Amino acid sequence: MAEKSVSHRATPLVKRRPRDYKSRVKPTWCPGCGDFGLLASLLQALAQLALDPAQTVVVSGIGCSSRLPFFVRTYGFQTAHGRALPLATGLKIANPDLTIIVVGGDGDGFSIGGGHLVHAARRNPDITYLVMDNEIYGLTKGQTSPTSPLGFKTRSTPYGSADMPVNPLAWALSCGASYAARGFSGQPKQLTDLIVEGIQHPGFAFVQVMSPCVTFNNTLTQWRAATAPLPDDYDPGDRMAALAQAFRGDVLPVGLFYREIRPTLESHTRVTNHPLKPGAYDVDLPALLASYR
Ligand SMILES: Cc1ncc(C[n+]2csc(CCOP(=O)(O)OP(=O)(O)O)c2C)c(N)n1
Ligand code: SF4
Repeated sequence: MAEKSVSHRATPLVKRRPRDYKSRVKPTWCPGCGDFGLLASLLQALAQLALDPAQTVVVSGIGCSSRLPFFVRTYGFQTAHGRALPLATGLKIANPDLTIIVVGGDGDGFSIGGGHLVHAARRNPDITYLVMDNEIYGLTKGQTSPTSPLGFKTRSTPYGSADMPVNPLAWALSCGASYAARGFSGQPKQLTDLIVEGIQHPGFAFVQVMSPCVTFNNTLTQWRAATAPLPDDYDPGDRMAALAQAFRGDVLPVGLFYREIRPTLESHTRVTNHPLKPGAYDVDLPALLASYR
């Protein structure tokens, strides 16, 4: 059974409000951007869990959505485009007591960063990954992304996209994600619950957040109509059932698709809580290079 990190435990004696986690930096997003909804839910989740800001890190790559760490009063790290997951994994191994939340867009996470999703999901570090999926590249002014639908016309695909869109939930599930959920920025209460459960989950928690880009791909009305809860008798312990729900074409199910408990990356990785001994990491360089020949 995987151990829950100390920092993920709620501290009931400390009462915190969402605004306690808000930084002084005002979001630079367009009015109405779905990312405001995710930010509000995240602030609410941090307050509900009364997380210590000094032990919490929000990590991102590059994109409109990846601006989010600036707006939260925790530690933050904006790294290179698509590289948030490996950076966050390294942070977690170096200091397992930190609560680490990774945020970003579909371009950041499924294009340039796609390879990292595969390995984060199968390695199961205890981090939470919130992807604000707007099915487009917002920051660079509206190009087709890996989740854009077939036939989607943008400046980069003026005759319509010929590429099959990826299915982020099915992808994460098939790579071994131990927590997989879908929320909608227009349903903040449920989204907050999914984020709280994701942070509390001891392992890699993947949450696809449908978050409309009102400027380049306004899907707000469409997603309001399409989102639907998972069936009442749904069992989130069944990965195959989760995959079937992820591939549904009639509605866009939202909720907790899958959860399992298994050892985390850091639970079976050597953790150096002690000062490094001189020579502990000495490497026989010639032998190492020879081994690659
Ligand atoms: C190595 C590299 N390649 C390309 C870019 C240009 N770039 C910046 S953000 C972005 C995609 C943004 O889309 P997404 O991640 O979906 O975020 P959104 O802006 O929609 O929130 C791209 C291609 C970059 N900054 N660095
Ligand atoms: S361009 Fe789109 S994703 Fe970027 S801030 Fe504006 S609405 Fe949001």
